[in-house]
Amino acid sequence: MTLRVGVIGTGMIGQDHIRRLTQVLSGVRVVGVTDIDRARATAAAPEGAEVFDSPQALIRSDSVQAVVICSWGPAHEEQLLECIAARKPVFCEKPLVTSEAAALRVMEAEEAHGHRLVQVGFMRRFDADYRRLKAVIDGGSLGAPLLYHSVHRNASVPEGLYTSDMPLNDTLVHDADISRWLLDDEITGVEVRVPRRSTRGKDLRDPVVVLLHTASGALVDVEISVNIGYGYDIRGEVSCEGGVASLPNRPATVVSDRHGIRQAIPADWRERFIDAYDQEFREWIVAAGQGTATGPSTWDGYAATLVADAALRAVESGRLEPVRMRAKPALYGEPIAVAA
Ligand code: NAD
Ligand code: ISE
Repeated sequence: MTLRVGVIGTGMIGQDHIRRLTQVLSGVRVVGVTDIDRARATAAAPEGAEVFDSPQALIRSDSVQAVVICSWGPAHEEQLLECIAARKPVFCEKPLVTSEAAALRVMEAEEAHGHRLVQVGFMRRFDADYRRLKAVIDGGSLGAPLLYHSVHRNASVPEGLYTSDMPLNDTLVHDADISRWLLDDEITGVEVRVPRRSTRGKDLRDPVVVLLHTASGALVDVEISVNIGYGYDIRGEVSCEGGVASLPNRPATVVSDRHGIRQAIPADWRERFIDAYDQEFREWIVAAGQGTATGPSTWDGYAATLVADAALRAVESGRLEPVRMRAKPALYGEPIAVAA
């Protein structure tokens, strides 16, 4: 059976997801698109797809079975609530939403519906290198994880599009989510340190160092740089009681010439995580075809939102800011066991 999908938001990642849904993956067809910029939606619409006047019209249409949300974060809540009201499975790009109150409203609506409908776009969980890293930690041969070092460097961000909070409210959510998933732990507190500002960083607070405290007592340090210039550089290393496990460098052709021996670095997230995005949609298509969702959930989106909120408080206060989560609804599985 072919899943009939509508895409909301046809900017950078919306176009990339439309490409994979139409040219790479099977069992799926993009039947509708919409964007507040109608010309952009029209240009991005695959042949035969309808251009809808609004997200609401797309979500409510009988021709659309499942929805992909690629609009800006602040627009996600309304669109998610509309999808849940229409009982349609929905893939929502990160961040799930941009405030704790909004995350709770989405969670309550999904709980009232009675089963999962939402998958959040935390694509790192579908990346083969991260999956192998998690398998090593879960295997237990290295003992308990004590520290996780996460490096998240972007070559650049579009000028004028983001505020100074962007590294903390847009980028950090990936590191928060992958830390919770890799360590099977919840984040309980956040500290932020701001070094000398990069002259490349324009008006952004860039770089930043974030320290995440977890329920088990493990610590995560995160470097976020959003204007590093040389490429998109994602690294991760877990120090455990009995050894260290790291993400490998990306395999790339080794070039030797008069400048030395070197390997290319991905230009941006599209290139680095191309296979991970394909895989997250493969899994989404299967679940959505059955009217449900698997993978990163509303609960995970809520957790990442709380970390971003705490980071924004921490950068102002200079202190450790607590993260306090509500009790985990049964819909999202077992709560993570915390050592006494
Ligand atoms: P973008 O600005 O290139 O595109 C966003 C599009 O959404 C624009 O065309 C805009 O007109 C449209 N839009 C905004 N509000 C809308 C609304 N209310 N209704 C309809 N259309 C609306 O941004 P982008 O880089 O494509 O990012 C989109 C989302 O994807 C963001 O939430 C971002 O954080 C996320 N993202 C995720 C990844 C990832 O690695 N998972 C990478 C990039 C972006
Ligand atoms: C972007 O929105 C993403 O989600 C990318 O994965 C991330 O690396 C980048 O910092 C964000 O701006």
